[in-house]
Amino acid sequence: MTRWTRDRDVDEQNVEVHDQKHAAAGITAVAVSMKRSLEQMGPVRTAKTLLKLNQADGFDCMSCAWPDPDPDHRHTAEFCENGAKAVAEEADTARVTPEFFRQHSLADLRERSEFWLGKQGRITEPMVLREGATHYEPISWDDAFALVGGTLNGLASPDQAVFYTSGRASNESAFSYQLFARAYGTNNLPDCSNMCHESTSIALQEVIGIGKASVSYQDVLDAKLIVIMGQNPGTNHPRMLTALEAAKKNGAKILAINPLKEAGFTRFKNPQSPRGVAGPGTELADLHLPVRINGDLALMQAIGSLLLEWGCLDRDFIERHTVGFEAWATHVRELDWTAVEKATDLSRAQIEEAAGMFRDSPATVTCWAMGVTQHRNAVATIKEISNVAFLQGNIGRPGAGLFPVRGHSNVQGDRTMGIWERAPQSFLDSIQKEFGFNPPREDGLDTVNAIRAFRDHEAKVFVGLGGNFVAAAPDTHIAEEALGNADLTVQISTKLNRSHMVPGRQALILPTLGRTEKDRTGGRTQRITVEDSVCAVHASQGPLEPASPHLRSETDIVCSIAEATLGDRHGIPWRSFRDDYTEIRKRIAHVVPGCEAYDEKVDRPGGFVLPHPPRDSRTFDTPEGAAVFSVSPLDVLHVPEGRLLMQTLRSHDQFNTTIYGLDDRYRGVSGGRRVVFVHPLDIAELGLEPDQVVDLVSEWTDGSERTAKGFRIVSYHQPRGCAAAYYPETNALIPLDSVALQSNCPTSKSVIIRLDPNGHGASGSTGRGGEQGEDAGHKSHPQPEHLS
Ligand SMILES: Nc1nc2c(c(=O)[nH]1)N[C@H]1C(S)=C(S)[C@@H](COP(=O)(O)OP(=O)(O)OC[C@H]3O[C@@H](n4cnc5c(=O)[nH]c(N)nc54)[C@H](O)[C@@H]3O)O[C@H]1N2
Ligand SMILES: Nc1nc2c(c(=O)[nH]1)N[C@H]1C(S)=C(S)[C@@H](COP(=O)(O)OP(=O)(O)OC[C@H]3O[C@@H](n4cnc5c(=O)[nH]c(N)nc54)[C@H](O)[C@@H]3O)O[C@H]1N2
Ligand SMILES: [Mo]
Repeated sequence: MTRWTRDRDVDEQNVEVHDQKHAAAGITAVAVSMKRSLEQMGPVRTAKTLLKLNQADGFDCMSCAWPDPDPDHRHTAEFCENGAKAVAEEADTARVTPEFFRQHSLADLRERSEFWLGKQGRITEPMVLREGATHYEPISWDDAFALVGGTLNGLASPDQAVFYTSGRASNESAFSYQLFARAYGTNNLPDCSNMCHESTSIALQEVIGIGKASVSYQDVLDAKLIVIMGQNPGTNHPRMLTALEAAKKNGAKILAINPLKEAGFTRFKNPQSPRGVAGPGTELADLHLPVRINGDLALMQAIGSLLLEWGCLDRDFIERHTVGFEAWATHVRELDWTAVEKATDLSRAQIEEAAGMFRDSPATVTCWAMGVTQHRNAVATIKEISNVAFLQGNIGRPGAGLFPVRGHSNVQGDRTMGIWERAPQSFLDSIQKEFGFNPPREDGLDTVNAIRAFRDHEAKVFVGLGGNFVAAAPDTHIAEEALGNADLTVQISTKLNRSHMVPGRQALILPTLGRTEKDRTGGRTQRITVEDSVCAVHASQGPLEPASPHLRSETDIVCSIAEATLGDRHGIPWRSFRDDYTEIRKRIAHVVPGCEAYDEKVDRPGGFVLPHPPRDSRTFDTPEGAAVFSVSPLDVLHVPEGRLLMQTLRSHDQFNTTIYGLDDRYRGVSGGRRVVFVHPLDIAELGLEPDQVVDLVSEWTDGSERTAKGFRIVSYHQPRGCAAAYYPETNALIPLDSVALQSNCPTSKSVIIRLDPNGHGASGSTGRGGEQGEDAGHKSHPQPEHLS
């Protein structure tokens, strides 16, 4: 396969750098969302969709998993700028038809950027790429299902198939999909969570017995301290700013822990209040700690040690509900402050100020997202966040708790429904009891292991229920080559993306309905259900006519593939599932804990909340029967001379690999995405200039180097030695083997790079396994120096 470069993306860009913005939302946000909506959808569809967004009788926003207020407290416009962009992207009036595929060969499409591909519009008909063909061509649904079923039935083992899920899939499609995979015979159910909050799921399961947030929406409003770690709510969960503003009115303080001073922390202009539109807005963060990338474990250990020293302990909670306190206390009493300052780039005084906020708060909610989960030490960091919460009994009472803020709108629901390569045995037992077959019991492949399996020719068929597997995954070139080894790749998608352009020997694109659209599968109006970040489950129904009469729902496609593959095997009634999703919900009620009387409960306005033992009754379903204090060695990530520690993050104008536009308004960048943010003194120290174009080169333990070409340097304030650049353009720099301990989550937030001013324009866009020569002097890798 020819290796392609994304130089065309470089040509598309005309980057301009402006001053960073200090206020989030406001009237500009309203103007931008209306402009995009009108351009992509037109006035009628704009009105139809936006007024139904996040309403009890409407559809769930597919942008993020931020929870909704009670139905009585919702605004008429219960959405944000980026939610409106997500709707406009899906309800787009442009179309990708069979004619489009006649005009554009695969070779042509492979050279296009993700931005261009997404802008071509909604896919209207199922398409196939036959072996050796130069173009995708139309295929009937029945032939497509037969091709999938036939290929799956021809494999030597069910474990040669991989069933990926992106977190937008509904509970109904997710439940059917995992049931199908297991009935077929494999637990190979990787999902986007493996690259996202997996570290959270692993850590929280271990220390509180459940991998989900322990708070309700009301707890956020009632908190007296809200800690926001490694999260950029102004861009990625904008409706969170409304909740933060309300919490501040109730007396909460806000502590932001982030290498960057993101716009949402400094000031929020609520477009729903007169003060927000015309006035100065609300100052949100009371304190911003500019922590060095990856310094959070050391920081939380230091905060815990200060609280211990100051005697700020909920002794009753610790005695009655926890184990391991003494061992933890002994460990942090010997804290090495020099190492803490090195790891965090913060002074002891700064950390004491932050610890003082914990001390003075009677109820604390700690929120976190990708800035915490995508590091080698992420699981340990989340356990340390939990230690600090246990110290003050900040779990299972009003206004307090642990709050991992999820990404994709239904990523949490998909897990609840069994999309999990290592689902607990109790879940598999329930499947066996309900459906009468014994599902496979060994763990399946997660995302990183699935790529390894395709790379090593062990896996043969890839099915993606949504998402953009190769672009979201680390080590882009390896991921693309790996998928290219497959016999068959099947993408169930709404829009074109990179993963369609790196097909296996044969490939299918199966176009599906989005959440904005009416689902009339089986001749009835169907609804779907989803779960948000605080375990609230509710129904969703789209208001629009489908983008094409040929589209099928995800649930329809999954059940049809299952039928074509399994026929009557195990007697699972795929046809009745497909014709009436109520039949699926009846089975969910039997199999999934907390979902008894599921269909009736989702009928309530606002839905229902799943049980969460720590939140509901301070019960901890761990082997110890208590919340577990854990001891983690303090580590300092060592970065060699002349190198930077880079995080990969989202701009204000994208949803993961979907690029809405080329502007990052709050960070002051417009017209392009190939930029690298570097501290002004580091730019000077490296002998470079702002605005200069450089290649980003990452270096890995095995001596291999990976290059991403042509990034403009933007002078940007952050801790010294740190850098930032956008995902997915930089995924080629993250080695497949660079993962978080225990969770196997790619370390997308700690990549050691050098800026190469000479390489730009030179040939060869990537190096692998020493392909481009090893330079022993430059060998480095993000392995921690263990100091205790
Ligand atoms: N509009 C929009 N909304 C989205 C998405 C989107 O792409 N666009 N994606 C969705 C998904 S799937 C997810 S998972 C979420 C992601 O939501 P976020 O986690 O907010 O996403 P990122 O852009 O990756 O931002 C990471 C933040 O962590 C900070 N950070 C980086 N490294 C560190 C560190 O070592 N320590 C600390 N304390 N902070 C650090 C960065 O400066 C940045 O502010 O958003 C969801 N919502
Ligand atoms: N370097 C780096 N890499 C990262 C991250 C990072 O911060 N840095 N973040 C990681 C995270 S948190 C995540 S969650 C993953 C995201 O990984 P994915 O979930 O795989 O990626 P998305 O970009 O969200 O998927 C977009 C595609 O989904 C399809 N789609 C959209 N809507 C629908 C729908 O309703 N149904 C179906 N069937 N398809 C639909 C469209 O075809 C679209 O092109 O990426 C991870 N990768
Ligand atoms: Mo995510």
